[in-house]
Amino acid sequence: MRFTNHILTGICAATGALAGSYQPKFRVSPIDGSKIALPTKEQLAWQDKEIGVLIHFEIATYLDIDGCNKMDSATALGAKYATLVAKHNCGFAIWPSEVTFQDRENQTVPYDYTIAQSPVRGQNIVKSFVDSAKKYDIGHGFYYSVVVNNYLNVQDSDVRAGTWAPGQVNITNGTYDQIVYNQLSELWKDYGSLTEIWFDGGYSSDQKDKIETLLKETQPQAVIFNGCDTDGSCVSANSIRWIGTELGEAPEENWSTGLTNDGGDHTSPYFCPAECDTTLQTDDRWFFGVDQPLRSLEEMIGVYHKTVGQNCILELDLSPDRSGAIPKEHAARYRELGDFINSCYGKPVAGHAAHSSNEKGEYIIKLHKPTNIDRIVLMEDQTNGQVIRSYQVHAKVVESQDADIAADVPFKLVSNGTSIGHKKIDIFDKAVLATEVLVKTTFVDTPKWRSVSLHACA
Ligand SMILES: *[C@@H]1O[C@H](CO)[C@@H](O)[C@H](O)[C@H]1NC(C)=O
Ligand SMILES: *[C@@H]1O[C@H](CO)[C@@H](O)[C@H](O)[C@H]1NC(C)=O
Ligand SMILES: *[C@@H]1O[C@H](CO)[C@@H](O)[C@H](O)[C@H]1NC(C)=O
Ligand SMILES: *[C@@H]1O[C@H](CO)[C@@H](O)[C@H](O)[C@H]1NC(C)=O
Ligand SMILES: CC(=O)N[C@H]1CO[C@H](CO)[C@@H](O)[C@@H]1O
Repeated sequence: MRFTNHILTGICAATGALAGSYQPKFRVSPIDGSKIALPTKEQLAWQDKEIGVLIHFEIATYLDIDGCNKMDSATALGAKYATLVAKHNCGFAIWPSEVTFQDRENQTVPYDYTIAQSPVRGQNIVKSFVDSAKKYDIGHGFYYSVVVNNYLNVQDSDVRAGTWAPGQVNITNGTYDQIVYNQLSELWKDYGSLTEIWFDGGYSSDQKDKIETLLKETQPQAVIFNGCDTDGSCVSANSIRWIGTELGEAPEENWSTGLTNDGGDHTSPYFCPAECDTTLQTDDRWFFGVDQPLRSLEEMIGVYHKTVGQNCILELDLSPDRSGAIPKEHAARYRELGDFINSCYGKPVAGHAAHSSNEKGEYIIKLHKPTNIDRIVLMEDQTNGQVIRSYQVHAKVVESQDADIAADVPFKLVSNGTSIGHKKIDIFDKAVLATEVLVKTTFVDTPKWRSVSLHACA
């Protein structure tokens, strides 16, 4: 069981479908007349979470303990939401779905490939997960693949005509779409308010309208992964996009806007920020693999900087083992990463500093004594859209702690870039002793800073 769909098509196959009821919201730049895409409050609240987890725990697992009930690893990592794979491509449902459908003989038959037909009948992993997320006060959501279902012989949203393997059920395309709709209804109506809904590989044009309506009725606040096609037809205004790889890297230049599965597009009228999903296990392994090595702490710190540090929300895989628990080594690595983030970014460098921003889009930090810094964290207030188009970080660099901070030292460029958006972290080539930092910008409207902070972690 591997994620293949969003490699295949990060966006859905709805090409040619009429653009839906969601028109992009934007305003016009008072400076150059360009379009500035406007976010929904749900999209901003989601970007604010910065880190989530995607939990893969399914049919290969036979529970004899009350597993999958703890979110310790997610919280130790600092994740603010967890999305559970409720049905992967096998078609197996980890909740006792009560959906029935008509077979080719027009008999009503149950969808009998669920936890209720397994040795752990009586349990409902989806419900345990939701209860647990609530207890730990983190958002919850579901992944349900609508484009593949091996049990029903479905690939790319179509029931394949021709050959059926033993155990596969013979249905029509129309019946398949109805089953998807009914199972999504169960997941979206019975388990509270969802933070995120994951469409791996999108959804088909035949499914789109019903999904859009059901979302509006049941989960209007959820952010929708792969919610838009590149032609601009979306199932929700709260859509988010895939970054285009499963490595845990965003391009250096990565905008909160645009519909393509890459660094996006600052000229797009669609606010549609990116999510970077990746694994802790090596080899792009999502489900627990026996003896599968883990990526090192150093590599995961790099992942943090290339995702959260490049305006992408990090969604890290959590893979419970066959007992339903997070293996000890995995738990330790999530905690180490969470600890690193806290210790490096928890609070800016000590010492007093005076801050100011101005109409020129600058941000100035005057330090009261020469201070060692090796990185800067920049955050834009995107309430009225992402408006900064480039920035340059300059510092007054001195040689010693005893340097006179009043002395006239020239500014020196220490880092620069284009997109900031929710967050940009720049690690300098080397640490410097600074007395003042000046961030300059170019923009399509006067920027509002959410925060600028200096750190020393090396
Ligand atoms: C099943 O119902 C459909 C629609 O009512 C009908 O066209 C079809 O002939 C029926 N099939 C069988 C095997 O009875
Ligand atoms: C489902 O639809 C696809 C695309 O139209 C078609 O190729 C396929 O044969 C259909 N499947 C069945 C079982 O009719
Ligand atoms: C599936 O149903 C169709 C339509 O009744 C039939 O033509 C086909 O032979 C069936 N396939 C199998 C493997 O039963
Ligand atoms: C960043 O600095 C380099 C070196 O001075 C320059 O070539 C590049 O154009 C700058 N980029 C931005 C976005 O400021
Ligand atoms: C690597 C990558 O996808 N970069 C993109 C970043 O965003 C700009 C749009 O402003 C694209 O042109 C780049 O291709």
